[in-house]
Amino acid sequence: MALLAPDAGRAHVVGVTGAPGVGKSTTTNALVTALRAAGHRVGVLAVDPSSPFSGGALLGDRIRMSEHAADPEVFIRSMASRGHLGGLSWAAPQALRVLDAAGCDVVLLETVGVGQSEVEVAGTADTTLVLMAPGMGDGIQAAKAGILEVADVLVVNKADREGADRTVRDLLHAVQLGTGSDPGGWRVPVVRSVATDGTGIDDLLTAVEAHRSWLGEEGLRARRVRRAAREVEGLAVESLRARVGGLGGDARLDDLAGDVVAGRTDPYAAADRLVADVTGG
Ligand SMILES: Nc1nc2c(ncn2[C@@H]2O[C@H](COP(=O)(O)OP(=O)(O)OP(=O)(O)O)[C@@H](O)[C@H]2O)c(=O)[nH]1
Ligand SMILES: [Mg+2]
Repeated sequence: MALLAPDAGRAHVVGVTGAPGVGKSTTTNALVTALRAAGHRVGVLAVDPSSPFSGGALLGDRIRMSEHAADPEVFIRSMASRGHLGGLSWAAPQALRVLDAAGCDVVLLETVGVGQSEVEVAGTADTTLVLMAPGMGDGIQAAKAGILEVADVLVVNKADREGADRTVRDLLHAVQLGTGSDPGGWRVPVVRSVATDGTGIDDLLTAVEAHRSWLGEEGLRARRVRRAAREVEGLAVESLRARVGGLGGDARLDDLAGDVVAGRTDPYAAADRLVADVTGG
């Protein structure tokens, strides 16, 4: 990581998230095709936070992106993040930095949207695409799930299916409700696509590039500083956790826990004492 640091910070990280099966890998594959046509070097990181094994989703990624496998300007990596300390927040930034330093102009980060991981992917990407499909929940449900807040671009994929118009309408309505009055604010576009035949992918790429220019250098920097702050904080907490264990903390912890149970102290005071042991405070 120390060697990579001077070479990182150039790639545009685009998060692709949404419910299982909504078409993330197919869309990512279509975006790779479009980006390659524009002459960009592309990295793809498919992180599956739900499975510790190379299960169905990862296999699916490989099949759906196989047409780019022989292209030396495309690098595709699937990884399962469960079982790693910190999950996506720990694993993805490291792998992203490698692809970034390797000279990828764009890195696409695919993650299945299972609750919190949408929010995590948004925290990791410069631009976040949230995919929906007709009939897979309307705009109100999306708003409730907190999905609209993390989306920079909303995509109604599988627009060849019935109900696409309605889903687009619902989302536009929900976006309008959620948009502040700031005239310089970003208006989340709703793009429709059929990833399987490439329909709408150019529009999607245009929306991604529009968001990138709206961010500008300042906005991009602000997002990255926030991202790095979380990463550093996470590593520091992890290191402190290791030190608590390393100090023979188990025995000390048992003593303190015994005091809590016996009513000699309360959990907050006991935690403070444990922290003081580690930090020498
Ligand atoms: N009709 C239609 N089918 C699509 C479209 N996009 C993807 N599919 C199909 O939907 C299925 C799931 O697509 P994937 O790209 O694997 O979806 P995913 O979101 O990556 O799935 P997971 O990674 O398993 O969550 C596949 O059978 C695709 O061929 C589309 O625009 N229209
Ligand atoms: Mg997939």
